[in-house]
Amino acid sequence: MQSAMSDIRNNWTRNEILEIYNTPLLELIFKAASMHRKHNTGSEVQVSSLISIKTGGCPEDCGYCPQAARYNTGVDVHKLMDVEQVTQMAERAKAGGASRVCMGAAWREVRDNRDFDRVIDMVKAVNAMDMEVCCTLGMLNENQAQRLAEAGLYAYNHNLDTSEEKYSDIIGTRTYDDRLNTIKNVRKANISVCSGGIIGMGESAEDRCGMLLTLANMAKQPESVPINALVAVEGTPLENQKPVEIWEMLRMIATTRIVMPKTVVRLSAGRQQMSVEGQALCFLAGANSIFTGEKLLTTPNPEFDQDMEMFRLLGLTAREPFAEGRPQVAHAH
Ligand code: SAM
Ligand code: DTB
Ligand code: SF4
Repeated sequence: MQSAMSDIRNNWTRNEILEIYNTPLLELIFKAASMHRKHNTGSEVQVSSLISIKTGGCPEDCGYCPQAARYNTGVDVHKLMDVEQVTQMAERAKAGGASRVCMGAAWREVRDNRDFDRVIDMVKAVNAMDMEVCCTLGMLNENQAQRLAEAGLYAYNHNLDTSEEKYSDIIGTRTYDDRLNTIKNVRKANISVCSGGIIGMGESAEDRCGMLLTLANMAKQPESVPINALVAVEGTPLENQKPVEIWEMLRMIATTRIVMPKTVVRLSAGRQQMSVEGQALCFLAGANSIFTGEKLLTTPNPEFDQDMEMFRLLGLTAREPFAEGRPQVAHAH
């Protein structure tokens, strides 16, 4: 077996990744499971909980998203929550076994206004509860990233969603470079990067591997990579996509694990439709994080108790908050 250091590479080619993706399935799972156990504790899973702090009415046109204002999806539009409501929900998530709270807002980008000031207060409040705080608020500039870091933000989620080639088929209101630029701003502020994508939008295996190529070849690989199966929501342009098969999810998780050995690979949207057996194979193939709690942002998800029961059954344990250490924030002057 190769040395641990040489497993982490930033010079992958798309063909190399495709070759991994197309490996006979059980061999692929075996290789990914071995890579996972070489670099991580195989029985440990990081547990996050999502809070939709601002729901719906988004000006963007992301073809998969029930929160885009232009599609009729019947989502309950809601302005920015109060800090208190968020801390109450975070308490519940903590009691349910989550080590991280991820606050999502249906914004195109962050604006320097009172709403952002309130998000900063939310970050401070949840951080004070000794939980890792993550936000996903759309595009950010350098200064906004720095403000979030100073408030104690642990991670920022900003997905590439698919390959650069496929991107404009799914989203027309921003570019791949816009996405990469925000990720760069997050890195500069020393915030942990969470970036992944969605499968099941009609993309090819080449597109899936193209997205992984961009993520794996970053100067520093993202600390976490969420892999979502499309939740096809009525009213969105992708409403008629056929459900992702478990075998595709497994290939994607396993390939992600092999090309990013130390990254937290999150089995994200789509678990509601998966069996426990299917999820068990995903954990074997290197998935080591989930979102738990009855809702993702707007769609259903397994509840805390159900997931803790699954953990017991499979012999998995939930990772403690700040297992990687609590970052020291350098204050800008
Ligand atoms: N508005 C911000 C943005 O787009 O970055 C943050 C929230 S947005 C809902 C976060 C991510 O959720 C998207 O990048 C996408 O990957 C995922 N997502 C949204 N709708 C989804 C769906 N129907 N199925 C699977 N994933 C979805
Ligand atoms: C991510 O990759 N998946 C989460 C989180 N990051 C923000 C969101 C999934 C949303 C699924 C559709 C919904 O519930 O609205
Ligand atoms: Fe808006 Fe984010 Fe949904 Fe796109 S994915 S429509 S930016 S909330």
